[in-house]
Amino acid sequence: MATITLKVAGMKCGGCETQVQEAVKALAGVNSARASHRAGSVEIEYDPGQASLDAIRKAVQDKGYSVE
Ligand SMILES: [Cu+2]
Repeated sequence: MATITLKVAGMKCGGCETQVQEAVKALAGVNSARASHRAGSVEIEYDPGQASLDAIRKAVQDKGYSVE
């Protein structure tokens, strides 16, 4: 397992956090995701052999948020 923190712009409330978390957790190989709109980030624990960083970024972007 690896842990990364991605900077995510556009989250404004707990609902946004949930959307980002659910989108990321839906990917195979993602163990957990914890988003914070205050910090503007999401901390993700994942298996790099199963989930790619590109796929994680895309899942967040598909929800309408931008990833640094
Ligand atoms: Cu929101």
